Amino acid sequence: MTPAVPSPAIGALRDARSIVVVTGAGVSAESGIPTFRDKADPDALWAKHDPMDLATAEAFMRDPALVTRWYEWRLCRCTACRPNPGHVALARLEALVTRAGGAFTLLTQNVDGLHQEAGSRNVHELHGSIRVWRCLSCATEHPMPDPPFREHPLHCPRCGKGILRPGVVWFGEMLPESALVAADRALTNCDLFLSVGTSAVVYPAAAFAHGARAHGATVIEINRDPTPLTKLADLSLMGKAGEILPALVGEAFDEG
Ligand code: BJW
Repeated sequence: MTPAVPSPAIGALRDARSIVVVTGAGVSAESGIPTFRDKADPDALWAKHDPMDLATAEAFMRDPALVTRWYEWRLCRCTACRPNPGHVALARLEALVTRAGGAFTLLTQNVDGLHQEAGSRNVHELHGSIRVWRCLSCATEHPMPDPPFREHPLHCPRCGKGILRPGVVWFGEMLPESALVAADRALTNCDLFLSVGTSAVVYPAAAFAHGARAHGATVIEINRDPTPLTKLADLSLMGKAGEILPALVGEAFDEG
């Protein structure tokens, strides 16, 4: 059944000239990729593992084989999964808005590459990509072949000396400069901000809604559950991103 979308959200989408969307793991959940902190999901990554054992540079240096195997498993999952209707609706929204002369920026915390696969173009990966790995010695970046890996950890095929780490952003690490610059520019100019499928607890992405609001943007949250952003948002649409996003974009732009 198509979810009912409140008319103020439809109007905000229709009238927007510059849209910024921040996405999190919830947008890929319906593709079969586990979230990190979803309390309702027994497979949530941080329900089963301590992030300090797997998602820090210290953890990688302590046990590179373990961390490589964990990201190999995740990469395997990502390559087996396809974009869902939520990803597709965001790609469609971008095409509609830019065709009408507007601006659209997608800031994703996800490392799975599913937005790009769905056809989104102006995507900035705040937490990097699981599909590109980097040599700790010579810094060369390598697109990862499909698992299984031939060794754990992987050695750099270019210099042969260094080991490869996943091209993701771990706790305590800086986000890619280009993504931060793009985020800053887009947030200053947007009139509509959408937060989709993120628990809104990891910074700096968690602060983006506040920045957009301070510049006068309408803030809409789409999430299955309440988050710290819910009370601040102008509108909160509770439900699955893969159902709400297509309904919202359809109601705003389809004839009849
Ligand atoms: C659905 C759904 C459906 C389910 N439909 N919804 C300021 C204040 C406090 C702390 C800090 C701060 N600034 C920096 C920090 C430290 C830290 C931080 O934020 N810590 C907090 C946890 C307190 N931040 C950093 O270290 C960042 N670096 C940085 O800021 O550098 C400068 C600096 C460094 C040091 C000190 C100070 C400044 C880097 C953060 C990197 C995060 N990395 C990870 C791992 C990436 C690699 C990997 O994939 O393994 O990124 S952690 C993990 O959390 C991952 C995610 O991208 C990120 C966000 O999670 P997300 O996407 O929100 O997922 P969930 O699972 O939390 O939520 C899913 C949501 O979807 C839920 O709400 C569900 O209900 C919902 N949902 N199904 C719609 N179908």
